[in-house]
Amino acid sequence: MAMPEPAPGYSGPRYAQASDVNDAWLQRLLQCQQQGQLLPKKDAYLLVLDVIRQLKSEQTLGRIQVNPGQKLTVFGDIHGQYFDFMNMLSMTGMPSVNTPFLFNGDFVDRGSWSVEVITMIFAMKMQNPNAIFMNRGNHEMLEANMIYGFAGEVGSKYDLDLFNLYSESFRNLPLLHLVNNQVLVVHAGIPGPRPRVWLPGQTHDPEDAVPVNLQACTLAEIASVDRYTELTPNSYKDAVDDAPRKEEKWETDTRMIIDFLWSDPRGGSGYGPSYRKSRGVFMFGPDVSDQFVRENNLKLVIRSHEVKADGYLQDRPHAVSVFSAPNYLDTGGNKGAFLQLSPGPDGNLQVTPTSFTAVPHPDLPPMYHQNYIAENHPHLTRQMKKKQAPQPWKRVVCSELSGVHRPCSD
Ligand SMILES: [Mn+2]
Repeated sequence: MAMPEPAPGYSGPRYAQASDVNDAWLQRLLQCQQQGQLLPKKDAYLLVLDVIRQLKSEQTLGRIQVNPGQKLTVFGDIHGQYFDFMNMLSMTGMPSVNTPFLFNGDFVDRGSWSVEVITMIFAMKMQNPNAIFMNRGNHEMLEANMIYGFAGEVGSKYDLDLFNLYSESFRNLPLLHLVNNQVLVVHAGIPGPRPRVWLPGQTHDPEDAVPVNLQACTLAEIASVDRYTELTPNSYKDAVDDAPRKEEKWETDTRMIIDFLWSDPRGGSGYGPSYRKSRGVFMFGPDVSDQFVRENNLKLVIRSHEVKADGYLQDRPHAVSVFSAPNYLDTGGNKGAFLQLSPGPDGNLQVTPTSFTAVPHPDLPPMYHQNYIAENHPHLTRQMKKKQAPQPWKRVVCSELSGVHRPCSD
């Protein structure tokens, strides 16, 4: 494929292969992107292609070992907030084998510098694949990227062929990482009810529950999930059991992927319907996470996916949430946080949270590039419009596009 060379005045780093990336290279990329300069298109393609190859060699359930003296930093949702991301890097320092990073999904969408965030993460990944780990979030997904800004941003800053390559990289992302066989890190939550019943008329009342499973899903079952997929608008409701039946392997996998990308904890016991998305997305009670942690000999589940006032929240003994996008959507008023895991004297991982507030960014609103798709590739949004057309009074789409849709969670 013939690719243009960068403009004559380009003074930033070049990427042709992984060995090009070193600490100085990353610092130059950080500064260039801060000043509005992007990695050249040709280089961006080569970087994403290398990341795809790397991710294909990784597992659905990745494993990380943190030895005494080493420290793993876990980041929650970043959502294209590049300036806050840079601020976090100034607090954590850059990744290394002794100070690895785990990005727990939702790197992109919403914020208007998703390209800068993902380029930085991917470049760090290629510098040292054993110092950077990533889990897929519900925004590393084609459907979400078409609606919440990333597709439009890549189209506007590069082109949509590169967006297709990003989507391919997202389909290859691991879904979870297990740290020292003690702490499981996943974007949203743990597996849902079996059978996957959706009670007619079940309310959000915490007393109204599908009971906890007889046995928790095992880590071996989770590790066997074929993660290479793209969820569609029908995936969620199609994953519900309307009548008891034998499920195929791909169905079992789809159900778990939905839970890993979309579920949330809830106050009541058992399982209940989520406020998100559609029929087929569940919330899990403290008894569910207790059972999961106990039967899998874990100490803790770390998840992200929800805004928290201090950027993190441990609201039950065996689960903690971390969210790294402060003042989310420029209106959240929340702090961001990251967690750092290091083995204590007893060998157990100690979790240390750091909260921080938002830093200033250039005057661009969230999802600034969203309209690029509607304006330049209207056929790509036809299906969405058709879906909405019979209900012109229903303004949900407008609020989604303007970024005020469900600001309390992601
Ligand atoms: Mn999320």
